[in-house]
Order: sequence, then C-alpha cells, then structure tokens
Amino acid sequence: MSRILLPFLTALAAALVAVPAASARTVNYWIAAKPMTWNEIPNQRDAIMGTHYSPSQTVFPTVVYKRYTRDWKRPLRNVGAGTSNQDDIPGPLIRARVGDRIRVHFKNMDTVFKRVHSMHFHGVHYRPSSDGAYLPGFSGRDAAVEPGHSYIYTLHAGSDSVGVWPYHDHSQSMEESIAGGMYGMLSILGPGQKRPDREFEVVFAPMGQFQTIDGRAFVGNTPVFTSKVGETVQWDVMAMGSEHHTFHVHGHRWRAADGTYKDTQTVGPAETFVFRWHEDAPGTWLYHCHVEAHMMAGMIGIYRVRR
Ligand SMILES: [Cu+2]
Repeated sequence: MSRILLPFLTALAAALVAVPAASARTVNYWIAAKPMTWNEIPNQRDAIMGTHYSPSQTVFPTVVYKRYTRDWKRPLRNVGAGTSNQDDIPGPLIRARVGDRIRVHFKNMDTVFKRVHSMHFHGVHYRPSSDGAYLPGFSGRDAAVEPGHSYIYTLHAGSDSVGVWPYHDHSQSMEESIAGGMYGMLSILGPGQKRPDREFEVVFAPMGQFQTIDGRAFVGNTPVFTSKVGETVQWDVMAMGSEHHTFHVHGHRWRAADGTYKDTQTVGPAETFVFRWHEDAPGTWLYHCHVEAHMMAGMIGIYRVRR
C-alpha cells in the first residue's frame, strides 16, 4: 500500500464509521389471518350508563391478524410488554427503525369464511409485488392470498417512514375484514430515537352497532393503559372505517406538530398521529373519542398512572 494512499484510506474508514450508516438490519414478523370468536363487550355492560347487553348482541365470528412464532406453531401476543391489557385487535405492532428491511411472513389461516386476504402497509417503501392491494389485471398473489397459502411482503423503512402508520387487508374481502378488526400499526423510530417506556395503541373503529377502541366497547372492556410517574409515554392513535374521531385524554396535554398544546386531536380513516409526554399526573383518568355519539356507543376507556 502506498504511503499516500494508506492515510487517505484510514481517514475514509474513520469517516464511514463516524457517519451512522443506514442499518442493514432485517426485522421479521410472522402474521396470520386467524379466524376467532370475538366478544366486543366481554363484561356485557356499559358501566357508566348501567346498560346490559346480551352475548347475542356482542359476540360474533371474525378474522384477525395474529402474531406467530417463525414456524407458525405457537401464537404470540400481538401487544408488547407495557402496552395494553388487551390482545388480538389491533394486529401485531410492527416495530422497526429507519434503515431496516422488514419482512412480513403472512399466512392465511381463514378456514372459517374461506376468504382471500392480504396485508397492505402505509408509510414504508416497497415494490408493487408487496403492495397487497387487489387490482384486477395488475396485482399478483400479494393481493389475494388464498386460505392455507402464504406470502412474504418485503418493506423498507426510509427516512420518510418515521412515525406510526396503518396496515390493513386490501384484498377483495377488505370491507368485511376491516369491519371485523383486520388492521394494525407500524411504529418506526428515527435514527438514534429511543423507544418510549410505554407505547399505547388506540384504534378507533366501528364494529357492528358499537364504536370500539381496539375492538372493544365501554369502560371495563376497552384497554386499560397503565404507566408510572416519570415514564415516557407514547400514544399511537389511528382511525379505521368511514368516520372521523376526536382523541382526548383527561388531565394531560401534548405538543402538536405546529408547537401548540392540545388535549384533543382529530383523526380520520387510515390517518394516524403519534405523540409523547413525560408522565407527571398520577391518578385514574379517562381517554375517549370526543364525538359524543361515539363515546356513548363505547369509545371510552381508562388510563391509570401510578406514583
Ligand atoms: Cu369517534
């Protein structure tokens, strides 16, 4: 190696190490379309109004996105530790960081309705073959995965993928699937960004005659989110369906993108927003959709902060 070239290469190597290159990490998720019986009001009541509902009004067969081990042998919880006391709806929270390649191994286990299903992801980069949206004459197997069949979606988290995004069924059974809970979120961190201590997923969506949060209606059924004073708390908020919702948390405010303080924020179909706060308000609080008719039809829950 020449005397001139060696220092140059050493400097170049140092520069390459100093600049945090886009990570070449691959994140794998195994997610199935899984039939199950769902009860949107497990305790059969609206505790605030004292109304009772019979199982015939609240229980129905549906298909959800369920996380699995890599060999499909064992289902895993969709939610991570410190997120929620609920499971199955929404689908698995897909966590990645800018620069990551995400491989979603999807299997259609829908042996009940025997419908085709797919996964379509917002916010990330992909080729048309990982779009998962049915378009007659153009789309391929990604958009119509038959019962018993699998497909691998390959996604890339770019620098413009930071934040929280929806994913959902975009096959020909999209309408029934979304009404039945086939949706979930991607949560993408920026370079060097730390995970919060708590990450809560709030999905506003109608289900039958009720308005649900994560597929459940009324206090005591909707997720109970918990945190501790001093923790960093992140809320991932999304709406699915055909209506707008107003997210509201009692006793707290957060900073919107424009710098103003908020305690309510509107979210429309397939829109998302995310914010964090440093928790300093112990107590038992309500969170709910502030569209009054939605709140009265079930879109309300409890947030508990321990000292
Ligand atoms: Cu609402």
